[in-house]
Amino acid sequence: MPKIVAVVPTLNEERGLPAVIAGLKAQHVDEIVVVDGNSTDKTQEIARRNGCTLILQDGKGKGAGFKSFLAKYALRDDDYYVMLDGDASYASEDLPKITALLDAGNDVVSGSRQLHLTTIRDAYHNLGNYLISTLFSLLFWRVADVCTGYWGFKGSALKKLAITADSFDLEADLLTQTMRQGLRFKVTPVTYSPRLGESKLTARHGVKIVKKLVKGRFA
Ligand SMILES: Nc1nc2c(ncn2[C@@H]2O[C@H](COP(=O)(O)OP(=O)(O)O)[C@@H](O)[C@H]2O)c(=O)[nH]1
Ligand SMILES: [Mg+2]
Repeated sequence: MPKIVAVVPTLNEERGLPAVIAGLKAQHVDEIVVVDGNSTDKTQEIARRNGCTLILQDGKGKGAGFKSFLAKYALRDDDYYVMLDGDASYASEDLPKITALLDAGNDVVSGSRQLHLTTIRDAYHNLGNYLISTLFSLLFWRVADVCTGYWGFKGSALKKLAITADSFDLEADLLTQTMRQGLRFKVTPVTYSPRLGESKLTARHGVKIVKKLVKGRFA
Protein backbone atom coordinates (compact mmCIF):
# COMPACT_ATOMS: atom_id res chain seq x y z
CA MET A 1 0.00 0.00 0.00
CA PRO A 2 1.45 3.39 -0.94
CA LYS A 3 1.63 6.01 1.79
CA ILE A 4 -0.36 9.19 1.18
CA VAL A 5 1.53 12.37 1.96
CA ALA A 6 -0.39 15.67 1.82
CA VAL A 7 1.66 18.72 0.87
CA VAL A 8 0.23 22.09 1.85
CA PRO A 9 1.93 25.30 0.66
CA THR A 10 1.23 28.19 3.02
CA LEU A 11 1.86 31.89 3.36
CA ASN A 12 -0.10 33.42 6.23
CA GLU A 13 -2.94 30.90 6.19
CA GLU A 14 -3.84 30.89 9.90
CA ARG A 15 -7.52 31.23 8.98
CA GLY A 16 -7.71 28.30 6.55
CA LEU A 17 -5.02 25.89 7.74
CA PRO A 18 -6.82 24.40 10.78
CA ALA A 19 -9.73 23.27 8.58
CA VAL A 20 -7.37 21.91 5.93
CA ILE A 21 -5.45 19.86 8.52
CA ALA A 22 -8.67 18.55 10.12
CA GLY A 23 -10.00 17.52 6.70
CA LEU A 24 -6.77 15.71 5.80
CA LYS A 25 -6.73 13.88 9.14
CA ALA A 26 -10.33 12.79 8.52
CA GLN A 27 -9.06 11.25 5.26
CA HIS A 28 -6.39 9.35 7.25
CA VAL A 29 -3.44 10.62 5.23
CA ASP A 30 -0.13 9.21 6.53
CA GLU A 31 1.66 12.53 6.80
CA ILE A 32 0.90 16.22 6.37
CA VAL A 33 3.79 18.36 5.17
CA VAL A 34 3.30 22.10 5.49
CA VAL A 35 5.69 24.02 3.25
CA ASP A 36 5.77 27.51 4.62
CA GLY A 37 6.91 30.69 2.89
CA ASN A 38 7.97 32.41 6.13
CA SER A 39 4.52 33.28 7.43
CA THR A 40 4.30 36.04 10.00
CA ASP A 41 0.99 34.90 11.50
CA LYS A 42 0.23 31.71 13.47
CA THR A 43 0.57 29.36 10.45
CA GLN A 44 3.81 27.67 11.61
CA GLU A 45 2.53 27.28 15.16
CA ILE A 46 -0.68 25.64 13.87
CA ALA A 47 1.35 23.22 11.74
CA ARG A 48 3.60 22.23 14.66
CA ARG A 49 0.79 21.92 17.18
CA ASN A 50 -1.08 19.54 14.85
CA GLY A 51 1.82 17.18 14.28
CA CYS A 52 2.55 18.26 10.70
CA THR A 53 6.04 18.08 9.22
CA LEU A 54 7.07 21.70 8.74
CA ILE A 55 9.41 22.65 5.91
CA LEU A 56 10.61 26.24 5.88
CA GLN A 57 11.24 27.24 2.30
CA ASP A 58 14.20 29.06 0.83
CA GLY A 59 13.36 32.07 -1.32
CA LYS A 60 9.97 33.61 -2.00
CA GLY A 61 6.87 32.32 -3.78
CA LYS A 62 4.78 29.16 -4.10
CA GLY A 63 7.13 27.72 -6.75
CA ALA A 64 10.19 28.34 -4.56
CA GLY A 65 8.33 26.57 -1.75
CA PHE A 66 7.64 23.56 -3.94
CA LYS A 67 11.30 23.39 -5.00
CA SER A 68 12.31 23.49 -1.32
CA PHE A 69 9.94 20.60 -0.66
CA LEU A 70 11.53 18.58 -3.50
CA ALA A 71 15.02 19.37 -2.19
CA LYS A 72 14.39 18.77 1.52
CA TYR A 73 11.99 15.81 1.50
CA ALA A 74 13.13 12.24 0.79
CA LEU A 75 10.59 11.24 -1.88
CA ARG A 76 9.63 7.57 -2.18
CA ASP A 77 8.88 6.32 -5.70
CA ASP A 78 5.72 4.40 -4.91
CA ASP A 79 4.12 6.83 -2.44
CA TYR A 80 1.46 9.36 -3.34
CA TYR A 81 1.92 13.09 -2.84
CA VAL A 82 -1.24 15.17 -2.86
CA MET A 83 -0.80 18.94 -2.89
CA LEU A 84 -3.57 21.35 -1.98
CA ASP A 85 -3.73 25.01 -0.92
CA GLY A 86 -3.77 25.94 2.74
CA ASP A 87 -6.68 28.36 2.34
CA ALA A 88 -9.52 25.82 2.73
CA SER A 89 -10.72 26.32 -0.84
CA TYR A 90 -10.30 22.62 -1.73
CA ALA A 91 -12.35 19.78 -0.26
CA SER A 92 -10.46 17.00 1.49
CA GLU A 93 -13.38 14.74 0.51
CA ASP A 94 -12.06 14.87 -3.08
CA LEU A 95 -8.73 13.32 -2.08
CA PRO A 96 -9.89 9.71 -2.70
CA LYS A 97 -10.78 10.63 -6.30
CA ILE A 98 -7.21 11.76 -6.85
CA THR A 99 -5.60 8.74 -5.19
CA ALA A 100 -7.95 6.38 -7.07
CA LEU A 101 -6.62 7.76 -10.36
CA LEU A 102 -3.04 7.23 -9.15
CA ASP A 103 -4.05 3.66 -8.19
CA ALA A 104 -5.35 3.28 -11.74
CA GLY A 105 -1.84 3.82 -13.10
CA ASN A 106 -1.66 7.57 -13.66
CA ASP A 107 1.50 9.45 -12.66
CA VAL A 108 0.00 12.90 -12.25
CA VAL A 109 -3.59 13.93 -11.50
CA SER A 110 -4.99 17.44 -11.27
CA GLY A 111 -8.29 18.76 -9.97
CA SER A 112 -10.49 20.83 -12.25
CA ARG A 113 -12.55 23.47 -10.48
CA GLN A 114 -16.09 24.61 -10.95
CA LEU A 115 -15.26 28.27 -10.47
CA HIS A 116 -17.48 30.48 -8.35
CA LEU A 117 -18.28 34.13 -8.77
CA THR A 118 -18.73 35.94 -5.48
CA THR A 119 -16.49 38.97 -5.91
CA ILE A 120 -15.14 41.15 -8.73
CA ARG A 121 -11.74 39.69 -7.92
CA ASP A 122 -13.09 36.20 -8.68
CA ALA A 123 -14.44 37.39 -12.07
CA TYR A 124 -10.99 38.65 -12.88
CA HIS A 125 -9.21 35.48 -11.72
CA ASN A 126 -11.70 33.27 -13.59
CA LEU A 127 -11.26 35.17 -16.84
CA GLY A 128 -7.49 34.95 -16.49
CA ASN A 129 -7.63 31.22 -15.77
CA TYR A 130 -10.01 30.65 -18.68
CA LEU A 131 -7.65 32.39 -21.13
CA ILE A 132 -4.61 30.61 -19.68
CA SER A 133 -6.31 27.20 -19.80
CA THR A 134 -7.41 27.79 -23.41
CA LEU A 135 -3.83 28.69 -24.32
CA PHE A 136 -2.65 25.46 -22.68
CA SER A 137 -5.13 23.47 -24.76
CA LEU A 138 -3.95 25.12 -27.97
CA LEU A 139 -0.30 24.47 -27.13
CA PHE A 140 -0.55 20.90 -25.85
CA TRP A 141 -3.85 19.62 -27.24
CA ARG A 142 -5.04 18.59 -23.79
CA VAL A 143 -7.64 20.03 -21.43
CA ALA A 144 -6.73 21.16 -17.89
CA ASP A 145 -7.57 23.81 -15.31
CA VAL A 146 -4.10 25.31 -15.38
CA CYS A 147 -4.24 27.34 -12.15
CA THR A 148 -5.74 24.64 -9.94
CA GLY A 149 -4.16 24.13 -6.52
CA TYR A 150 -5.15 20.44 -6.19
CA TRP A 151 -2.66 17.86 -7.51
CA GLY A 152 -1.66 14.25 -7.03
CA PHE A 153 1.70 12.75 -7.96
CA LYS A 154 3.48 9.45 -7.67
CA GLY A 155 6.88 9.97 -6.06
CA SER A 156 8.55 8.51 -9.14
CA ALA A 157 6.84 11.16 -11.29
CA LEU A 158 7.76 14.04 -8.99
CA LYS A 159 11.41 13.09 -9.33
CA LYS A 160 11.18 13.54 -13.11
CA LEU A 161 9.76 17.08 -13.02
CA ALA A 162 12.44 19.74 -13.58
CA ILE A 163 10.66 22.61 -11.86
CA THR A 164 12.11 26.08 -12.35
CA ALA A 165 9.11 28.25 -11.32
CA ASP A 166 9.43 30.46 -8.25
CA SER A 167 5.99 31.97 -8.10
CA PHE A 168 2.40 31.24 -9.14
CA ASP A 169 3.78 29.95 -12.44
CA LEU A 170 4.32 26.70 -10.50
CA GLU A 171 1.14 25.03 -11.81
CA ALA A 172 1.95 25.91 -15.44
CA ASP A 173 5.40 24.43 -14.85
CA LEU A 174 3.95 21.24 -13.32
CA LEU A 175 1.69 20.79 -16.34
CA THR A 176 4.23 21.51 -19.05
CA GLN A 177 6.81 19.28 -17.34
CA THR A 178 4.20 16.52 -17.06
CA MET A 179 3.51 16.81 -20.79
CA ARG A 180 7.18 16.96 -21.76
CA GLN A 181 8.14 13.96 -19.65
CA GLY A 182 5.30 11.98 -21.26
CA LEU A 183 3.79 11.11 -17.88
CA ARG A 184 0.33 9.55 -17.59
CA PHE A 185 -1.95 12.46 -16.68
CA LYS A 186 -5.63 12.67 -15.77
CA VAL A 187 -7.95 15.49 -14.73
CA THR A 188 -10.81 15.01 -12.26
CA PRO A 189 -13.49 17.52 -11.20
CA VAL A 190 -13.08 18.93 -7.68
CA THR A 191 -15.18 21.15 -5.46
CA TYR A 192 -13.85 24.69 -5.04
CA SER A 193 -15.04 27.13 -2.40
CA PRO A 194 -14.18 30.76 -1.63
CA ARG A 195 -10.88 30.85 0.24
CA LEU A 196 -10.47 31.86 3.90
CA GLY A 197 -8.01 34.72 4.28
CA GLU A 198 -6.47 36.91 1.57
CA SER A 199 -5.44 35.79 -1.93
CA LYS A 200 -1.85 36.54 -2.97
CA LEU A 201 -2.47 36.21 -6.71
CA THR A 202 -2.36 39.33 -8.90
CA ALA A 203 -2.61 40.10 -12.65
CA ARG A 204 1.19 40.33 -12.81
CA HIS A 205 1.33 36.59 -12.17
CA GLY A 206 -0.80 35.96 -15.29
CA VAL A 207 2.03 37.17 -17.50
CA LYS A 208 4.51 34.79 -15.80
CA ILE A 209 2.10 31.88 -16.25
CA VAL A 210 1.67 32.55 -19.98
CA LYS A 211 5.45 32.78 -20.41
CA LYS A 212 5.90 29.47 -18.60
CA LEU A 213 3.39 27.69 -20.85
CA VAL A 214 4.86 29.05 -24.08
CA LYS A 215 8.45 28.34 -22.98
CA GLY A 216 7.41 24.90 -21.78
CA ARG A 217 6.02 24.12 -25.21
CA PHE A 218 8.72 25.54 -27.47
CA ALA A 219 11.97 25.94 -25.49
N1 LIG B 1 5.08 28.03 0.58
C1 LIG B 1 4.49 29.09 0.03
N2 LIG B 1 3.17 29.08 -0.22
C2 LIG B 1 2.62 30.18 -0.78
C3 LIG B 1 3.35 31.32 -1.12
N3 LIG B 1 2.52 32.24 -1.66
C4 LIG B 1 1.29 31.69 -1.65
N4 LIG B 1 1.35 30.44 -1.12
C5 LIG B 1 0.27 29.49 -0.90
O1 LIG B 1 -0.15 29.01 -2.17
C6 LIG B 1 -1.55 28.74 -2.14
C7 LIG B 1 -2.23 29.48 -3.28
O2 LIG B 1 -2.20 30.87 -3.04
P1 LIG B 1 -3.51 31.75 -3.14
O3 LIG B 1 -3.21 33.10 -2.61
O4 LIG B 1 -4.63 31.00 -2.51
O5 LIG B 1 -3.71 31.84 -4.69
P2 LIG B 1 -5.07 31.59 -5.46
O6 LIG B 1 -5.66 30.30 -4.92
O7 LIG B 1 -4.66 31.48 -6.88
O8 LIG B 1 -5.91 32.79 -5.12
C8 LIG B 1 -2.04 29.16 -0.76
O9 LIG B 1 -2.12 28.04 0.10
C9 LIG B 1 -0.95 30.12 -0.29
O10 LIG B 1 -0.82 30.22 1.11
C10 LIG B 1 4.77 31.31 -0.84
O11 LIG B 1 5.50 32.27 -1.08
N5 LIG B 1 5.27 30.17 -0.28
MG1 LIG C 1 -6.21 29.72 -3.15
